[in-house]
Amino acid sequence: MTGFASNLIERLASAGNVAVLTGAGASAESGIPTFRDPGGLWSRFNPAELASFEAFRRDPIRVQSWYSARIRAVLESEPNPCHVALAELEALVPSVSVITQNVDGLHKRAGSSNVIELHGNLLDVFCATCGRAAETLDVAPDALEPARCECGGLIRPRVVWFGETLPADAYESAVSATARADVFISIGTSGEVYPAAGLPRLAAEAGAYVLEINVQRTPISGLADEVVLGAAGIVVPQLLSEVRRRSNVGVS
Ligand code: BV8
Ligand code: ZN
Repeated sequence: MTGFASNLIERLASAGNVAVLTGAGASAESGIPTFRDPGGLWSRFNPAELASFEAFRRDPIRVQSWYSARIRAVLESEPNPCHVALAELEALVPSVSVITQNVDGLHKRAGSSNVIELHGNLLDVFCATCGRAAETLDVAPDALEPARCECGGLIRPRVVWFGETLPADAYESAVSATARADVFISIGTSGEVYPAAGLPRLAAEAGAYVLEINVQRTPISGLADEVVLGAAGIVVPQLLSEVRRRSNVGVS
């Protein structure tokens, strides 16, 4: 059983606003590889070679086939107990905002009702030239031709590549949810990609109690009030049941 500081449980049970920032570690137990862990997506590929518009223009088949493989993995995956516990937290806290860097859509599938997708969604594909929505993206690495729209434009996923700005409305919502949070929970992110990685500091400076849940310490650990080392799919459900128990105490 994970040991949480008692005032954490007290704070969560009495919180009005909770903001949660998730990264690839929150989806790891759904079988979706993380980016920077050993064996992760980027141990085999260089992000600049894949997650940028320049790379897409230079070698569309390579980028489209990388995303095609990730789309297949997402379609075969299920929300894990971390996603489910965050959705269930909404029954115990008046306002829960899930700010995610993940592009797999698993928080929404788990039932979270206020999900802010900072980096977009892999399953939403469209024409980079005319903007028309496409059905899907399914290109093999040895394809002779990239996937194109009727207008001739290349099909891309609606994700934020390096050098591209985040959707303004999503980032503004994330900043306001962070600024009003009583408790801010960072789950499964390496804290390396900005501007998302700046949110934990913003939360701390706005007076939130900052909890980090990760299997290892990160650049966020130094500014967290509490760091719990453990797998998201185990720790987050435990946190939820402690808050549920605390909320039921005194209820006759
Ligand atoms: C931008 C695409 C304006 C989608 C991704 C300062 C301010 C603004 C920008 C910058 C800045 N400094 C530098 C920049 C540029 C750049 C950047 O941040 N570079 C970094 C590398 C230094 N940022 C940008 O370009 C952003 N755009 O700001 O626009 C602008 C424009 C031009 C110039 C300046 C500013 C765009 C950023 C988005 C990039 N797109 N992906 C896709 O293909 O998925 S980033 C990619 O990394 C993913 O989106 C991913 O979500 C994100 C973060 O990674 P993590 O989720 O943290 O995953 P990671 O593998 O790293 O870590 C996993 C963690 O989980 C680990 O800590 C591990 O220990 C833990 N873990 C593993 N298993 C478990 C676990 N924890 C718990 N349980 C487990 N079971
Ligand atoms: Zn088009």
